[in-house]
Amino acid sequence: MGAQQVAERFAELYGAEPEGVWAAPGRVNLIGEHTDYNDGFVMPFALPHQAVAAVSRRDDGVLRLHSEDVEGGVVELRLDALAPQTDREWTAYPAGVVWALREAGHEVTGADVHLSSTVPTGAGLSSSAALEVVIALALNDLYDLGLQRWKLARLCQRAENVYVGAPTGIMDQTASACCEQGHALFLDTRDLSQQQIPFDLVAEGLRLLVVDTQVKHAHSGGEYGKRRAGCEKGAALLGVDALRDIPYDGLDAALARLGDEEEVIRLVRHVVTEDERVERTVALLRAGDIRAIGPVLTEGHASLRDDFRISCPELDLVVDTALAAGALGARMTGGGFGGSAIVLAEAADVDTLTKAVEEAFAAADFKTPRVFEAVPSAGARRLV
Ligand code: GAF
Repeated sequence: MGAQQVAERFAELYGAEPEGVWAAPGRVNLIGEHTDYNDGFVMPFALPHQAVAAVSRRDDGVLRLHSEDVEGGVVELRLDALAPQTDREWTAYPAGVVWALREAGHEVTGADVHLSSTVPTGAGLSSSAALEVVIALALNDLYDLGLQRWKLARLCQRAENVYVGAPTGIMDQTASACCEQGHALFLDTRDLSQQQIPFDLVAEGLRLLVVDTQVKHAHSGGEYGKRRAGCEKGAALLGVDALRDIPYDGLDAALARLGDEEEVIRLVRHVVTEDERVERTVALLRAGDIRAIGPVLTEGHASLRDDFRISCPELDLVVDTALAAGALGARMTGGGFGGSAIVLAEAADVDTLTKAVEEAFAAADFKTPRVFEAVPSAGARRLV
């Protein structure tokens, strides 16, 4: 839905024009999975799919929320009654942002909000971060809070961790808030320093496909938290603040010190090698060799499947089928346990690859996957 339509719908719902309309995208993570809560490196880029919000201020302590994508009418909440983990619906994401802003001492006195999103939900493409960031940006502008993008991302992460109750890292919110069109974002999650790395697939005759397996996932479930706790245990056993502090060339020695902690060993090996894969990917992109990142992506998938153990049969089938049909590289993307995979391919091979994956899914009796091309797009912005 475009800005105009969202604004018109707002006017129908609330009886007045909105003060503005904002957008925030979903993301694909190119490489750097489950490194963000280990102070490591990530490399997402923004999708053209985005959450659009028409918003106006209120001064009476009331937050009214409506979504085009969810059945039901306007939800009305009192700001002074917002409390962590009391809401299990979609409204927890926008309300959580208002809660986090107020908790941090920012004077937000209410809002009317109408939302519409094209980011697929439960597909590992950060639909929730898009909802959070679009609200944060709108309120930052409307209430003249003067917060920088990285700070908005931090507040959105706090909304997700504390208000929603999902123990996620900082990648998705930063991607939605800070990505730039035609670039991937090389982010150091320790200090949030960022570099925009040009990533023009089309100019190189390449495409990056997203294959949404239609297997839904959620991060508030236990498995994500278990992996995070296992990584923190590894850091504690090794006497470092975070696994980021284990150098790649010191990995074998570190693993040897973990003795018979088999599970922790696997988690540590994934995180340390994944940080190295991000650095290798950045170096290859800087050298203008996009094709050469293919095998790095595929290595990343093997590590997530065998060491981190968060893949699933559908994601493995995408990767195996795409590689057998000539893809340059493929991996699951996002939190795992379902969601989406990415496939790097020559433009000329896209149709063959798509057909191969669809046929393999049909033969395995899996749900029909949704395949689309990912174009590195703009981060969050004001539309009107
Ligand atoms: C999810 C989380 F929200 C991110 O913070 C990140 O940990 C990712 O899974 C895995 O890389 O998207």
